[in-house]
Amino acid sequence: MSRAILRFWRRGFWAALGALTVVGCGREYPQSTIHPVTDFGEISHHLYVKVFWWTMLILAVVAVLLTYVLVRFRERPGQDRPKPVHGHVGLEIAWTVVPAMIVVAIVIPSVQGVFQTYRLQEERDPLVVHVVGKRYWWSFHYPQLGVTTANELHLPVGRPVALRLESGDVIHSFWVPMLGGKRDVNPVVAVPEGEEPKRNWLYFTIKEAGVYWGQCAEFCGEAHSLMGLRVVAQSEEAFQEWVEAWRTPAPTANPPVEGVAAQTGAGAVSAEPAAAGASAAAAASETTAEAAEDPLIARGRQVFFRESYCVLCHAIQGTPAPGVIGPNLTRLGSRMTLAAGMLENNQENLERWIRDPRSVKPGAQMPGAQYPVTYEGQTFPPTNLNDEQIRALAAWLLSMK
Ligand code: HEC
Ligand SMILES: [Cu+2]
Repeated sequence: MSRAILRFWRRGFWAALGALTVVGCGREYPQSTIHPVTDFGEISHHLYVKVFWWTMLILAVVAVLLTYVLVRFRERPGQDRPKPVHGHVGLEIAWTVVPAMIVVAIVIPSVQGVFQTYRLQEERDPLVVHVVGKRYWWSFHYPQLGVTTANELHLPVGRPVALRLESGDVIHSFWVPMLGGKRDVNPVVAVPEGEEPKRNWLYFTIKEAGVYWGQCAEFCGEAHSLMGLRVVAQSEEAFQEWVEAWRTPAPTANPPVEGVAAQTGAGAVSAEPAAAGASAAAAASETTAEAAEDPLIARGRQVFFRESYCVLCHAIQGTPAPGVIGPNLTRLGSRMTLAAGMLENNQENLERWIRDPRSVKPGAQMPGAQYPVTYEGQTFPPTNLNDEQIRALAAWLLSMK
Protein backbone atom coordinates (compact mmCIF):
# COMPACT_ATOMS: atom_id res chain seq x y z
CA MET A 1 0.00 0.00 0.00
CA SER A 2 1.43 3.36 -0.90
CA ARG A 3 2.21 5.83 1.81
CA ALA A 4 -0.47 8.26 0.63
CA ILE A 5 -3.17 5.65 0.98
CA LEU A 6 -1.94 4.73 4.44
CA ARG A 7 -2.02 8.37 5.42
CA PHE A 8 -5.53 8.65 4.04
CA TRP A 9 -6.77 5.78 6.18
CA ARG A 10 -4.95 7.00 9.24
CA ARG A 11 -6.50 10.45 8.89
CA GLY A 12 -9.88 8.87 8.27
CA PHE A 13 -9.52 6.87 11.45
CA TRP A 14 -8.76 9.94 13.57
CA ALA A 15 -11.51 11.94 11.92
CA ALA A 16 -14.03 9.18 12.59
CA LEU A 17 -12.86 8.87 16.18
CA GLY A 18 -13.14 12.63 16.61
CA ALA A 19 -16.61 12.68 15.10
CA LEU A 20 -17.75 9.83 17.34
CA THR A 21 -16.43 11.59 20.40
CA VAL A 22 -18.25 14.79 19.49
CA VAL A 23 -21.47 12.93 18.74
CA GLY A 24 -21.13 10.81 21.86
CA CYS A 25 -20.77 13.88 24.05
CA GLY A 26 -23.87 15.57 22.63
CA ARG A 27 -26.84 15.49 24.91
CA GLU A 28 -29.46 16.18 22.32
CA TYR A 29 -30.18 14.26 19.17
CA PRO A 30 -32.52 16.55 17.27
CA GLN A 31 -32.42 14.44 14.14
CA SER A 32 -32.62 10.99 15.64
CA THR A 33 -35.04 8.44 14.21
CA ILE A 34 -35.13 6.33 17.32
CA HIS A 35 -37.41 8.56 19.38
CA PRO A 36 -40.44 8.80 17.10
CA VAL A 37 -43.27 11.10 18.16
CA THR A 38 -45.85 10.25 15.48
CA ASP A 39 -47.85 7.21 14.36
CA PHE A 40 -45.82 7.23 11.14
CA GLY A 41 -42.56 7.33 13.08
CA GLU A 42 -43.69 4.43 15.25
CA ILE A 43 -44.40 2.25 12.24
CA SER A 44 -40.87 2.60 10.92
CA HIS A 45 -39.39 2.45 14.40
CA HIS A 46 -41.13 -0.85 15.19
CA LEU A 47 -39.80 -2.21 11.94
CA TYR A 48 -36.32 -1.07 12.86
CA VAL A 49 -36.51 -2.65 16.30
CA LYS A 50 -37.85 -5.90 14.89
CA VAL A 51 -35.09 -6.15 12.28
CA PHE A 52 -32.53 -5.15 14.89
CA TRP A 53 -33.43 -8.06 17.18
CA TRP A 54 -33.57 -10.51 14.30
CA THR A 55 -30.05 -9.50 13.28
CA MET A 56 -28.93 -9.82 16.89
CA LEU A 57 -30.27 -13.37 16.87
CA ILE A 58 -28.38 -14.10 13.65
CA LEU A 59 -25.27 -12.58 15.16
CA ALA A 60 -25.59 -14.84 18.19
CA VAL A 61 -26.05 -17.98 16.06
CA VAL A 62 -23.06 -17.07 13.90
CA ALA A 63 -20.90 -16.27 16.91
CA VAL A 64 -21.75 -19.57 18.62
CA LEU A 65 -21.10 -21.60 15.46
CA LEU A 66 -17.86 -19.76 14.84
CA THR A 67 -16.64 -20.37 18.36
CA TYR A 68 -17.59 -24.02 18.14
CA VAL A 69 -15.74 -24.45 14.83
CA LEU A 70 -12.66 -22.61 16.07
CA VAL A 71 -12.41 -24.80 19.12
CA ARG A 72 -13.50 -28.09 17.67
CA PHE A 73 -11.35 -27.93 14.53
CA ARG A 74 -8.34 -26.06 15.87
CA GLU A 75 -4.87 -27.23 14.79
CA ARG A 76 -3.49 -29.99 16.94
CA PRO A 77 0.11 -31.16 17.16
CA GLY A 78 0.99 -33.95 14.74
CA GLN A 79 -2.18 -33.49 12.75
CA ASP A 80 -2.34 -33.83 8.95
CA ARG A 81 -3.53 -30.93 6.80
CA PRO A 82 -7.30 -31.24 6.34
CA LYS A 83 -8.64 -32.04 2.88
CA PRO A 84 -10.09 -28.96 1.13
CA VAL A 85 -13.74 -29.25 0.13
CA HIS A 86 -14.80 -28.43 -3.45
CA GLY A 87 -18.30 -27.91 -4.76
CA HIS A 88 -20.28 -29.11 -1.80
CA VAL A 89 -23.83 -28.94 -3.13
CA GLY A 90 -25.48 -29.01 0.27
CA LEU A 91 -23.38 -26.09 1.50
CA GLU A 92 -23.92 -24.06 -1.66
CA ILE A 93 -27.66 -24.42 -1.36
CA ALA A 94 -27.61 -23.63 2.35
CA TRP A 95 -25.69 -20.39 2.01
CA THR A 96 -27.89 -19.24 -0.82
CA VAL A 97 -31.21 -20.16 0.70
CA VAL A 98 -30.61 -18.94 4.24
CA PRO A 99 -29.65 -15.35 3.30
CA ALA A 100 -32.52 -15.28 0.79
CA MET A 101 -34.90 -16.22 3.57
CA ILE A 102 -33.46 -13.50 5.77
CA VAL A 103 -33.99 -10.93 3.01
CA VAL A 104 -37.58 -12.06 2.52
CA ALA A 105 -38.15 -11.90 6.26
CA ILE A 106 -37.07 -8.25 6.18
CA VAL A 107 -38.86 -7.31 2.96
CA ILE A 108 -42.30 -8.55 3.97
CA PRO A 109 -42.76 -6.38 7.09
CA SER A 110 -41.05 -3.45 5.29
CA VAL A 111 -43.54 -3.47 2.44
CA GLN A 112 -46.38 -3.90 4.90
CA GLY A 113 -45.02 -0.90 6.80
CA VAL A 114 -45.01 1.26 3.67
CA PHE A 115 -48.67 0.43 3.02
CA GLN A 116 -49.47 1.07 6.65
CA THR A 117 -48.07 4.62 6.39
CA TYR A 118 -50.40 5.28 3.47
CA ARG A 119 -53.39 3.97 5.39
CA LEU A 120 -52.86 6.83 7.86
CA GLN A 121 -54.55 9.03 5.25
CA GLU A 122 -57.86 7.43 6.15
CA GLU A 123 -57.87 9.63 9.24
CA ARG A 124 -60.82 11.95 8.91
CA ASP A 125 -60.51 15.66 8.48
CA PRO A 126 -56.75 16.19 8.49
CA LEU A 127 -55.06 19.57 8.64
CA VAL A 128 -53.72 19.98 5.11
CA VAL A 129 -50.44 21.76 4.40
CA HIS A 130 -49.09 22.35 0.93
CA VAL A 131 -45.34 21.96 1.26
CA VAL A 132 -43.23 23.41 -1.53
CA GLY A 133 -39.51 22.75 -1.53
CA LYS A 134 -37.35 25.25 -3.39
CA ARG A 135 -33.65 25.79 -3.63
CA TYR A 136 -32.92 26.13 -0.64
CA TRP A 137 -35.93 26.70 1.57
CA TRP A 138 -39.46 25.48 2.31
CA SER A 139 -42.81 27.13 1.82
CA PHE A 140 -45.78 26.00 3.93
CA HIS A 141 -49.29 26.96 2.87
CA TYR A 142 -52.37 25.96 4.87
CA PRO A 143 -55.22 26.07 2.33
CA GLN A 144 -57.92 25.58 4.98
CA LEU A 145 -56.61 28.50 7.04
CA GLY A 146 -55.30 30.84 4.35
CA VAL A 147 -51.95 30.98 6.10
CA THR A 148 -48.53 30.86 4.41
CA THR A 149 -45.23 30.64 6.19
CA ALA A 150 -41.72 29.39 5.55
CA ASN A 151 -39.11 27.09 7.03
CA GLU A 152 -40.85 26.70 10.39
CA LEU A 153 -43.91 24.52 10.15
CA HIS A 154 -46.38 24.93 12.99
CA LEU A 155 -48.59 21.91 13.66
CA PRO A 156 -51.05 21.07 16.43
CA VAL A 157 -50.41 18.02 18.58
CA GLY A 158 -53.03 15.28 18.34
CA ARG A 159 -54.59 16.35 15.04
CA PRO A 160 -53.97 14.26 11.89
CA VAL A 161 -52.04 16.22 9.31
CA ALA A 162 -51.66 15.66 5.60
CA LEU A 163 -48.66 17.23 3.90
CA ARG A 164 -48.92 17.62 0.14
CA LEU A 165 -45.37 17.62 -1.18
CA GLU A 166 -44.37 19.50 -4.29
CA SER A 167 -41.19 21.04 -5.64
CA GLY A 168 -40.78 24.41 -7.26
CA ASP A 169 -37.63 23.32 -9.08
CA VAL A 170 -35.65 20.08 -8.69
CA ILE A 171 -36.33 16.98 -6.58
CA HIS A 172 -36.06 17.52 -2.82
CA SER A 173 -36.99 15.21 0.01
CA PHE A 174 -38.92 16.14 3.13
CA TRP A 175 -37.42 14.55 6.20
CA VAL A 176 -38.05 15.30 9.84
CA PRO A 177 -36.56 12.18 11.41
CA MET A 178 -38.54 12.27 14.65
CA LEU A 179 -41.81 12.59 12.73
CA GLY A 180 -41.10 9.89 10.14
CA GLY A 181 -40.49 10.03 6.42
CA LYS A 182 -38.49 10.70 4.37
CA ARG A 183 -40.55 11.27 1.26
CA ASP A 184 -39.57 12.74 -2.10
CA VAL A 185 -40.70 16.23 -3.01
CA ASN A 186 -41.06 16.13 -6.79
CA PRO A 187 -41.70 18.81 -9.39
CA VAL A 188 -45.26 18.60 -10.66
CA VAL A 189 -45.34 17.22 -14.16
CA ALA A 190 -47.98 18.49 -16.57
CA VAL A 191 -50.85 16.00 -16.96
CA PRO A 192 -53.74 15.83 -19.43
CA GLU A 193 -56.56 18.19 -18.59
CA GLY A 194 -58.98 16.95 -15.98
CA GLU A 195 -56.43 14.70 -14.35
CA GLU A 196 -54.94 15.38 -10.93
CA PRO A 197 -51.18 15.87 -11.10
CA LYS A 198 -49.40 13.16 -9.15
CA ARG A 199 -47.92 14.33 -5.88
CA ASN A 200 -46.51 12.61 -2.84
CA TRP A 201 -48.30 13.00 0.46
CA LEU A 202 -47.14 12.42 4.00
CA TYR A 203 -49.64 11.64 6.78
CA PHE A 204 -49.08 11.60 10.51
CA THR A 205 -50.38 12.68 13.88
CA ILE A 206 -47.90 14.21 16.30
CA LYS A 207 -48.16 12.95 19.86
CA GLU A 208 -45.77 15.21 21.73
CA ALA A 209 -45.20 18.96 21.69
CA GLY A 210 -41.70 20.04 20.77
CA VAL A 211 -39.46 21.49 18.11
CA TYR A 212 -38.36 18.89 15.60
CA TRP A 213 -35.49 19.39 13.21
CA GLY A 214 -35.68 18.44 9.58
CA GLN A 215 -33.50 18.44 6.53
CA CYS A 216 -33.80 18.17 2.79
CA ALA A 217 -32.74 14.60 2.09
CA GLU A 218 -32.30 14.61 -1.67
CA PHE A 219 -29.30 16.32 -3.21
CA CYS A 220 -30.66 19.45 -4.89
CA GLY A 221 -27.69 21.75 -5.49
CA GLU A 222 -24.76 23.43 -3.85
CA ALA A 223 -26.60 24.50 -0.70
CA HIS A 224 -28.52 21.25 -0.29
CA SER A 225 -26.94 20.59 3.09
CA LEU A 226 -28.08 24.05 4.24
CA MET A 227 -31.74 23.41 3.47
CA GLY A 228 -33.10 22.64 6.89
CA LEU A 229 -36.46 23.17 8.53
CA ARG A 230 -38.13 23.10 11.92
CA VAL A 231 -41.48 21.68 12.91
CA VAL A 232 -43.05 23.43 15.87
CA ALA A 233 -45.55 21.00 17.36
CA GLN A 234 -47.76 22.78 19.85
CA SER A 235 -51.03 22.40 21.71
CA GLU A 236 -54.21 23.12 19.79
CA GLU A 237 -54.64 26.44 21.67
CA ALA A 238 -51.09 27.58 21.03
CA PHE A 239 -51.51 26.65 17.37
CA GLN A 240 -54.73 28.66 17.10
CA GLU A 241 -52.97 31.60 18.71
CA TRP A 242 -50.20 31.35 16.17
CA VAL A 243 -52.73 31.31 13.31
CA GLU A 244 -54.51 34.34 14.76
CA ALA A 245 -51.25 36.22 15.20
CA TRP A 246 -50.31 35.43 11.62
CA ARG A 247 -53.62 36.78 10.34
CA THR A 248 -53.40 39.99 12.33
CA PRO A 249 -50.89 42.48 10.95
CA ALA A 250 -48.12 43.03 13.46
CA PRO A 251 -48.37 46.40 15.24
CA THR A 252 -45.37 47.75 13.35
CA ALA A 253 -46.24 46.18 9.99
CA ASN A 254 -47.88 49.31 8.67
CA PRO A 255 -47.31 52.98 9.35
CA PRO A 256 -49.56 54.34 12.07
CA VAL A 257 -52.65 55.98 10.65
CA GLU A 258 -51.43 59.32 11.90
CA GLY A 259 -48.78 60.78 14.08
CA VAL A 260 -45.69 59.34 12.47
CA ALA A 261 -45.23 62.27 10.13
CA ALA A 262 -42.89 63.96 12.56
CA GLN A 263 -40.48 61.04 12.39
CA THR A 264 -40.40 59.99 8.79
CA GLY A 265 -41.28 63.24 7.03
CA ALA A 266 -44.76 64.12 5.86
CA GLY A 267 -44.04 63.21 2.25
CA ALA A 268 -42.89 59.74 3.14
CA VAL A 269 -46.05 58.90 5.03
CA SER A 270 -48.48 59.65 2.27
CA ALA A 271 -46.45 57.60 -0.17
CA GLU A 272 -46.08 54.65 2.17
CA PRO A 273 -48.56 51.85 1.68
CA ALA A 274 -51.65 51.93 3.81
CA ALA A 275 -52.96 48.93 5.70
CA ALA A 276 -54.63 46.28 3.56
CA GLY A 277 -57.86 46.79 5.46
CA ALA A 278 -58.81 49.99 7.22
CA SER A 279 -60.03 48.00 10.21
CA ALA A 280 -56.72 46.24 10.51
CA ALA A 281 -54.94 49.54 10.47
CA ALA A 282 -57.29 50.96 13.06
CA ALA A 283 -56.87 47.92 15.28
CA ALA A 284 -53.14 48.19 15.03
CA SER A 285 -52.97 51.92 15.52
CA GLU A 286 -52.99 52.02 19.33
CA THR A 287 -50.00 49.75 19.67
CA THR A 288 -48.41 51.19 16.57
CA ALA A 289 -48.27 54.71 17.88
CA GLU A 290 -46.11 53.43 20.66
CA ALA A 291 -43.95 51.03 18.63
CA ALA A 292 -43.43 53.54 15.85
CA GLU A 293 -41.86 55.74 18.45
CA ASP A 294 -38.71 53.82 17.67
CA PRO A 295 -37.39 55.69 14.67
CA LEU A 296 -35.18 52.77 13.64
CA ILE A 297 -38.22 50.55 13.10
CA ALA A 298 -40.09 53.21 11.16
CA ARG A 299 -37.00 53.74 9.09
CA GLY A 300 -36.75 49.98 8.38
CA ARG A 301 -40.29 49.89 7.07
CA GLN A 302 -39.47 52.83 4.83
CA VAL A 303 -36.41 51.06 3.41
CA PHE A 304 -38.37 47.86 2.81
CA PHE A 305 -41.20 49.54 0.91
CA ARG A 306 -39.53 52.54 -0.66
CA GLU A 307 -35.78 52.19 -0.89
CA SER A 308 -35.43 48.59 -1.97
CA TYR A 309 -37.38 46.02 -3.88
CA CYS A 310 -37.75 43.24 -1.31
CA VAL A 311 -41.50 43.25 -2.04
CA LEU A 312 -40.91 41.71 -5.45
CA CYS A 313 -39.95 38.47 -3.75
CA HIS A 314 -41.41 38.59 -0.25
CA ALA A 315 -44.92 38.88 1.15
CA ILE A 316 -45.94 40.12 4.58
CA GLN A 317 -49.51 39.56 5.71
CA GLY A 318 -51.54 42.73 6.13
CA THR A 319 -49.12 44.85 4.10
CA PRO A 320 -48.98 45.39 0.36
CA ALA A 321 -45.84 43.23 0.01
CA PRO A 322 -46.99 40.47 -2.39
CA GLY A 323 -43.84 38.61 -3.55
CA VAL A 324 -43.85 34.83 -3.80
CA ILE A 325 -40.35 34.12 -5.13
CA GLY A 326 -38.89 34.05 -1.62
CA PRO A 327 -40.19 33.03 1.83
CA ASN A 328 -43.25 34.71 3.30
CA LEU A 329 -41.87 37.02 6.02
CA THR A 330 -45.02 37.51 8.12
CA ARG A 331 -44.15 37.78 11.84
CA LEU A 332 -40.53 37.07 11.06
CA GLY A 333 -39.58 38.29 14.53
CA SER A 334 -41.29 35.27 16.07
CA ARG A 335 -39.21 32.77 14.14
CA MET A 336 -36.38 30.93 15.84
CA THR A 337 -34.19 30.68 12.77
CA LEU A 338 -33.31 32.32 9.48
CA ALA A 339 -32.42 30.91 6.10
CA ALA A 340 -34.11 27.51 6.47
CA GLY A 341 -32.84 26.67 9.92
CA MET A 342 -29.26 27.84 9.38
CA LEU A 343 -28.94 30.93 11.59
CA GLU A 344 -30.36 31.91 14.91
CA ASN A 345 -32.84 34.70 14.29
CA ASN A 346 -31.36 37.88 15.76
CA GLN A 347 -30.37 41.38 14.69
CA GLU A 348 -26.77 40.52 13.89
CA ASN A 349 -27.55 37.45 11.79
CA LEU A 350 -30.40 39.13 10.01
CA GLU A 351 -28.14 42.01 9.02
CA ARG A 352 -25.57 39.53 7.77
CA TRP A 353 -28.19 37.70 5.75
CA ILE A 354 -29.58 40.83 4.10
CA ARG A 355 -26.10 42.15 3.33
CA ASP A 356 -24.59 38.94 2.02
CA PRO A 357 -26.89 35.89 1.87
CA ARG A 358 -24.30 33.84 0.02
CA SER A 359 -21.87 34.08 2.92
CA VAL A 360 -24.43 31.99 4.78
CA LYS A 361 -25.71 29.90 1.92
CA PRO A 362 -23.79 29.60 -1.34
CA GLY A 363 -26.18 29.77 -4.26
CA ALA A 364 -29.00 31.41 -2.27
CA GLN A 365 -31.45 32.92 -4.73
CA MET A 366 -31.60 36.30 -3.04
CA PRO A 367 -29.55 39.32 -4.15
CA GLY A 368 -26.94 40.73 -1.79
CA ALA A 369 -25.99 44.34 -1.20
CA GLN A 370 -23.14 43.89 -3.67
CA TYR A 371 -24.26 41.18 -6.09
CA PRO A 372 -27.24 40.40 -8.27
CA VAL A 373 -29.18 37.17 -8.59
CA THR A 374 -30.79 35.59 -11.60
CA TYR A 375 -34.02 33.78 -10.93
CA GLU A 376 -35.78 31.95 -13.76
CA GLY A 377 -34.03 34.06 -16.35
CA GLN A 378 -34.80 37.36 -14.64
CA THR A 379 -31.93 39.35 -13.14
CA PHE A 380 -32.38 41.19 -9.86
CA PRO A 381 -29.64 43.80 -9.35
CA PRO A 382 -27.59 44.22 -6.15
CA THR A 383 -29.70 45.89 -3.48
CA ASN A 384 -26.94 48.47 -2.85
CA LEU A 385 -28.14 48.89 0.72
CA ASN A 386 -25.78 50.58 3.16
CA ASP A 387 -25.19 49.61 6.79
CA GLU A 388 -27.69 52.11 8.12
CA GLN A 389 -30.44 50.83 5.84
CA ILE A 390 -29.66 47.18 6.62
CA ARG A 391 -29.66 47.81 10.37
CA ALA A 392 -33.07 49.48 10.14
CA LEU A 393 -34.49 46.76 7.89
CA ALA A 394 -33.45 44.04 10.32
CA ALA A 395 -34.86 45.97 13.28
CA TRP A 396 -38.20 46.39 11.53
CA LEU A 397 -38.46 42.74 10.45
CA LEU A 398 -37.62 41.61 13.99
CA SER A 399 -40.17 43.99 15.50
CA MET A 400 -42.96 41.96 13.86
CA LYS A 401 -43.22 39.17 16.39
C1 HEC B 1 -34.98 37.87 -6.10
C2 HEC B 1 -35.84 37.70 -5.00
C3 HEC B 1 -35.50 38.26 -3.64
C4 HEC B 1 -35.32 39.57 -3.28
C5 HEC B 1 -35.38 40.78 -4.18
C6 HEC B 1 -35.12 39.57 -1.86
N1 HEC B 1 -35.14 38.29 -1.38
FE1 HEC B 1 -35.03 37.75 0.55
N2 HEC B 1 -35.07 35.80 0.03
C7 HEC B 1 -35.21 35.35 -1.27
C8 HEC B 1 -35.09 33.89 -1.27
C9 HEC B 1 -35.18 32.98 -2.48
C10 HEC B 1 -34.86 33.52 0.06
C11 HEC B 1 -34.63 32.11 0.59
C12 HEC B 1 -33.16 31.82 0.53
C13 HEC B 1 -32.77 30.51 1.10
O1 HEC B 1 -32.95 30.29 2.32
O2 HEC B 1 -32.27 29.69 0.35
C14 HEC B 1 -34.87 34.75 0.84
C15 HEC B 1 -34.75 34.78 2.24
C16 HEC B 1 -34.90 35.93 2.99
C17 HEC B 1 -34.96 35.95 4.43
C18 HEC B 1 -34.90 34.74 5.34
C19 HEC B 1 -36.28 34.20 5.48
C20 HEC B 1 -36.41 32.90 6.20
O3 HEC B 1 -37.51 32.35 6.19
O4 HEC B 1 -35.44 32.40 6.74
C21 HEC B 1 -35.09 37.26 4.79
C22 HEC B 1 -35.21 37.80 6.19
C23 HEC B 1 -35.12 38.05 3.59
N3 HEC B 1 -35.01 37.19 2.51
C24 HEC B 1 -35.20 39.43 3.55
C25 HEC B 1 -35.10 40.18 2.39
C26 HEC B 1 -35.04 41.61 2.37
C27 HEC B 1 -35.06 42.50 3.58
C28 HEC B 1 -34.95 41.98 1.06
C29 HEC B 1 -34.82 43.37 0.48
C30 HEC B 1 -33.60 44.04 0.82
C31 HEC B 1 -34.98 40.76 0.27
N4 HEC B 1 -35.06 39.70 1.11
C32 HEC B 1 -34.93 40.73 -1.10
C33 HEC B 1 -35.46 36.09 -2.38
C34 HEC B 1 -35.36 37.47 -2.44
CU1 LIG C 1 -32.48 19.71 -1.19
